[in-house]
Amino acid sequence: MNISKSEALFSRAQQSLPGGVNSPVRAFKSVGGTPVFIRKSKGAYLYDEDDNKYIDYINSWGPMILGHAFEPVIEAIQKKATDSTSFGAPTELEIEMAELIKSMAPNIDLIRMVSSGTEACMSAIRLARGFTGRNKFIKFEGCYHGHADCFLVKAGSGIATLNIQSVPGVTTGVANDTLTAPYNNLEAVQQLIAENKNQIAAIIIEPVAGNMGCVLPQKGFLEGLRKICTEENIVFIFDEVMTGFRLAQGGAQELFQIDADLVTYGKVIGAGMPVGAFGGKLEIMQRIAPLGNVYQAGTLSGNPIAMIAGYTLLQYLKNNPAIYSELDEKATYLKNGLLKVFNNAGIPVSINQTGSMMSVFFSATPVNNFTDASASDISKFNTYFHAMLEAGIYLPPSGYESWFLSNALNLDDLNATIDTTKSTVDKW
Ligand code: HOZ
Repeated sequence: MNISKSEALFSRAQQSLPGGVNSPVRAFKSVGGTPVFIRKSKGAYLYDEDDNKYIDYINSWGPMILGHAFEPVIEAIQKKATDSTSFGAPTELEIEMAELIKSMAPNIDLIRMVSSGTEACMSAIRLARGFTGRNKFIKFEGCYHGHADCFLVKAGSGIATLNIQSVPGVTTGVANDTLTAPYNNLEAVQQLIAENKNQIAAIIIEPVAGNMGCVLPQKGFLEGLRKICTEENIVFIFDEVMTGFRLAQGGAQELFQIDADLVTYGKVIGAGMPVGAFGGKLEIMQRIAPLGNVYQAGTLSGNPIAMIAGYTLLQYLKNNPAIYSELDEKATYLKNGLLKVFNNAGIPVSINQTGSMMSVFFSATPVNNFTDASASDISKFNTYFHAMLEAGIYLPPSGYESWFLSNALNLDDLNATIDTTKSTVDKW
């Protein structure tokens, strides 16, 4: 495959952008090689600057659940943009967006729109601290809740991909207030709570983790956390930046029938525009300014172009609920096809999948937490990644990231992915 234009662009990019990129995982540092520079995308496919076509399994890291350049969204953006791109004043569309979200996730009383998942999660933690008057919180090893200081402890995503042990610039004081437990380990959480009685403001979790690869909650884990939070007056925060509106209309809350106190969103909620949100129970959310004194603000919050994009996509998802079972069928088909190929070739893999999120771990044992994910054969994943890329299949450039399927994928795309995997492993 000729990627000479991408190579030239990557070399030029490094003169002006740190590492040639605006977000670390894109630099292909752990998989090696040159990132391909994308020129355009449509439906299930990306096209790079050298005109190579790729079947996309990242979908902008989640937002493009119905594929790229989804026409109703593009048309709505084009129409809205003629009225100006920002007002910094309230609009009716923001109310409509909030009402739509509340109709899809009915346990949300109030919701605040922000501009990214990072912003949503850092605001939710501040709010939980303000509400409880406590400083510490618990997160899980390998979970990633954006790049705010307090989350960069034992974090997944780029932190895991680049194997960064501690992040310079995060003060000890901040890091000490972040307690961590292994994913799927209730006993470890109970121990942290016993050791920090009445000091823990929140437990924040990706209800399906997507930043250490895709890792699923074991039966009883989320339910156990819910119970602990209720008993200990701890705010239970679902980080649904990846899972929100992707695994079900009501996200992981609906899928697992868990009632979180606060929920954070990103990705699908903005249809590819920079949007995040945090919302939840009235008694907590009414502490946010201007109702309360927990301060949070943003010039571009509720931006009209971002809102119309997200609103149009969410409305479409709400009106077409069969999309979720279609996505699950496609991902299950892909998982079973890949499992057959790897099993026949005698290559140990563990594939985690729920709905349209999945990951292939080169591991003989199940992957239930970050230690398991780290013990998988990451160098084999890197080899697999490059073989797939070369054949026009674009997987996340890290074994520590989830794949995101879009409903634009068709059977031919899935079969091409399975067949390419077969021809790849046949050569190993
Ligand atoms: N942190 C994102 C995945 N978990 C990657 C963002 C990007 O590079 O676009």
